[in-house]
Amino acid sequence: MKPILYSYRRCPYAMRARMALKYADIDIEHREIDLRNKPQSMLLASPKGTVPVLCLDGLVLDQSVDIMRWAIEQSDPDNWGNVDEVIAQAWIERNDERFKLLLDQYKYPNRFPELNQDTVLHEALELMLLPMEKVLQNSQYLLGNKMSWIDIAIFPFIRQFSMADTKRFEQLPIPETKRWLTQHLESELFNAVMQKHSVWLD
Ligand SMILES: N[C@@H](CCC(=O)N[C@@H](CS)C(=O)NCC(=O)O)C(=O)O
Repeated sequence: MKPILYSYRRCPYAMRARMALKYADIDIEHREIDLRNKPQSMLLASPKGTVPVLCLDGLVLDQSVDIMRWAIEQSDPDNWGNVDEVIAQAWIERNDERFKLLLDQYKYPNRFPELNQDTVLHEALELMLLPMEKVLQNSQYLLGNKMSWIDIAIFPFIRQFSMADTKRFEQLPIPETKRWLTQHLESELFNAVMQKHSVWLD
């Protein structure tokens, strides 16, 4: 049986999983979902109801980082997995926990009427964008001069942040982060995983 991936095109967690699976050249059955009408087969496999979900023979992976790690274990042609685990984990935690919250606050201001947008932007800069900029001033990628799975794991979130207010993003003093973002946006890998699929019905 081919691995089945339940996915949602614009979800940054699903994007990182799709990129890792594509990189590892894993042939999957792609099941695009409608987040408001999740297929029963997906909920049976993973009742928590988030994408991505990867169903393997006798194993379900329903955390995007686990899917990335699994893909790289299968095949890692450019050594994406050869990283300092402690530093890698620190970037993932910073991104998936605190930055994701700020990203939601920045992207959906009407859901957080009590928050000031300038403060949210300032916090996002301090937490993520400026530390990234500092690293990217000294190396081409987040963990050195070679791309790793951490760049791929974080890129979809920075993309989403940049798209929430493109004019404002252009004005931010983070040239190296913009260079890094553009490189990923223009990559064959990213564009390959952004092709459109019709919604899967059980
Ligand atoms: N920790 C999960 C988070 C995944 C997640 O939150 N995905 C969102 C879409 S971007 C989702 O499926 N949300 C459920 C919903 O909106 O109903 C992972 O890394 O895979």
